[in-house]
Amino acid sequence: MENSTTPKLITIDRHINEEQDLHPEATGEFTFLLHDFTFAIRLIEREIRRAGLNDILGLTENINIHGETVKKLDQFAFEVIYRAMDHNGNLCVMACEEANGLMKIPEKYPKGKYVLVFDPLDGSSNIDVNITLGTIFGFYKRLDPTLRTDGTIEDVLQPGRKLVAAGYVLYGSSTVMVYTTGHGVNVFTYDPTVGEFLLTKKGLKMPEWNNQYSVNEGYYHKWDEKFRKYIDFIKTPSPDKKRPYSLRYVGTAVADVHRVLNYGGIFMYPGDKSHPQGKLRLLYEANPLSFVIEQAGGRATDGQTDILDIVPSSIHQKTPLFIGSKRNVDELMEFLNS
Ligand code: P6P
Repeated sequence: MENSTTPKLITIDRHINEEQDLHPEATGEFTFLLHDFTFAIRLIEREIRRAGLNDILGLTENINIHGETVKKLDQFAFEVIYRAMDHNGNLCVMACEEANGLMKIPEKYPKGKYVLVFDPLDGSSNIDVNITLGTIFGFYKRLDPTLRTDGTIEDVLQPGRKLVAAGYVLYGSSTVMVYTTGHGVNVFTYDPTVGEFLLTKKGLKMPEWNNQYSVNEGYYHKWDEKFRKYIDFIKTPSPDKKRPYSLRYVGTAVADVHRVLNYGGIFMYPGDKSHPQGKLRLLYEANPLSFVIEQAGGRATDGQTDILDIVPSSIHQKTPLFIGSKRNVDELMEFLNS
């Protein structure tokens, strides 16, 4: 179905202002929040485009909470977002992949009523080979919006259904920001010559189905039997030519999910014998991606529960993720529930 592209030239700042009418209670704070966030993204975008030109590639001595070596670009993205967002007085706390616990707002700055969760740079294993990277983000309102104190772990561990805005940035052949405030999905493409994100798709709706699937087949023998049966099924030729499905896998979740958002199909990162909860993080990866996909008419589940209904119990908890076109996810669920 043709998505409506907009003939008007609208920057993301102008769009955020216009969307503010959809959130009467968001008295400008929300606009400032997204404005500051997109400023951080512009700085990250510039650094990523230069990454091949300076010594930013390679490894830092830092190791993050998951025991993964943090590459300099990860560190840069993490620090830029934190420093761009810590003083505007609209956040009470942050949480992200690169920080062990809650990221407090410095004492000297006022606290606001929003919470930011983010993965500063998704796909870091692809940094050194110039393959697409992403940033994933979600904003919650704190549980008691009248408070002006530090946010708490309860303010952070909210189900994805409670997100007030979420989305991702894809640093690909061009840089796009895809986000939603619960009123449809909008896509902005970055024009580096003017330093602006311009609205390129409004109210994006994803295809109901497509014969493309995205999963790391290398783990086939570690998957449970029902999931293997589904994978075998979609690879078996059918008389109506709808099967076999085509496999597409970048290894950066944001890139794989963005392709599914636009073309349809399904992205999957299941649990397996050695990692029953899979690899992707619920709070700052699965939830924001699922919020976008659901807003575009798709579906996201952990194989039993809709991702957005899972109540997080810890900041870095993992979840199996099956996300994509509604009919593709429904087809998978028939096998998982068989
Ligand atoms: P695997 C990137 O490191 C990441 O966290 C996601 O962006 C991506 O979907 C996944 O890991 C890829 O993991 O096990 O297939 O290499």
